Amino acid sequence: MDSPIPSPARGFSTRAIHAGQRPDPTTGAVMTPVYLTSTYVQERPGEHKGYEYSRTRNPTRDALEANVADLEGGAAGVAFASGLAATHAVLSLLDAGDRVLLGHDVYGGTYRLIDKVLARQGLSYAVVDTTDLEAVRRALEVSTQLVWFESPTNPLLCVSDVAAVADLAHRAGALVVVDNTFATPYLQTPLALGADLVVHSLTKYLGGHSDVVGGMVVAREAELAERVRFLQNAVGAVPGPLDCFLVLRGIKTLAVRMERHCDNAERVAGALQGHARVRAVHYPGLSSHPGHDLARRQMRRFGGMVSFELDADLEQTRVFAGSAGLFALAESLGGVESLLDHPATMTHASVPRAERLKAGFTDSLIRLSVGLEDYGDLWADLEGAFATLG
Ligand code: P1T
Repeated sequence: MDSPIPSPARGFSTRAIHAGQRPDPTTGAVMTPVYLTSTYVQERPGEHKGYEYSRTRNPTRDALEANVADLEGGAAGVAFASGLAATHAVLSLLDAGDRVLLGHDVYGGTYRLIDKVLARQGLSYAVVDTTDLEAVRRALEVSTQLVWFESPTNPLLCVSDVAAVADLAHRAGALVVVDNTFATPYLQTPLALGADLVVHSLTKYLGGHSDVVGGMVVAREAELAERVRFLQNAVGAVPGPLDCFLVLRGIKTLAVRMERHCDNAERVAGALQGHARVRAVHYPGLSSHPGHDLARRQMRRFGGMVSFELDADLEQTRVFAGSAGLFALAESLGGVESLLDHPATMTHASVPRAERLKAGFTDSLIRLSVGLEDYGDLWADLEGAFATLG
């Protein structure tokens, strides 16, 4: 389904609502139908309307892929059943013996996939702090086929210079992949900064309502998109049409949700910074954040994720984590409701403690996905959790 909206001429919100979608040609339905079909009738063998089988193509999925590709400014999007399935597809572009340079602070599941699954199949990898360009340059002296990083990172909100890392990687002949889940295309478009591929967990801000799991790869160039699309069909980790519909619906409000996420997160980060029981606050919007100036240059605003080090031991931190009420203790992020995570025992438990400490996060780190509730209620909730520290 080609978009009726010529993209570059329109603003972000207009594209978020319309790109990839048009009223259904059969009925005029304004919303993209959920094509709950696994197969499509053929007029004669091999003659069909472009759809043969829903692992290969589905119209609801087409609309979602075209929509996210438009928002990221890429040639095409390729949707997957989860963020990790998207990650796996991208890493399946590589051969046994190839080397990945992995950012030092990434989602624990990304690390686990590389360390526990793909390394067994002959992929080698090294971890590098991508905020340190000299370290990236040195790490690229060893033959490397792909550089993978997040900005801002999960969970420490580190900001890397996407254009500079991409330039170094390209000089070394490596592909550049940015996991843009935390920023979303509303706040940052890595392809415009030089990345070759963007990966999303659609489960997060793009879906936006904690009711669906999905993933997306967007490629800057059509040829690379085709290679990912081949893997989508050949491996088969595709999302169902209802999931695609839910994400399409979520994206329609992405811009307004991100503005409110940013408003609330900025206020929470500012209040945490002044708190006696907080050792450090990680939020790119704070002028004290080492990546603040860079974030101002490459992002529209600073996002809805905030993490901080409590002045507390592991046991006290766990009590704190469990005692917020509005901030539900749960993995995931990016929904309208606020969530609280203890990375060391939850989302990043699969990262060995020594690696975690090297990346700079301790057992007292708390990560907040700041939702869209009223700020006063959110802060009152956190004050209640602080009261458990005595
Ligand atoms: O959960 P899934 O849709 O498979 O996406 C994996 C993933 C990829 N990239 C980033 C930056 C992520 O944060 C995630 C998933 N993260 C969580 C579940 C979490 O709580 O951090």
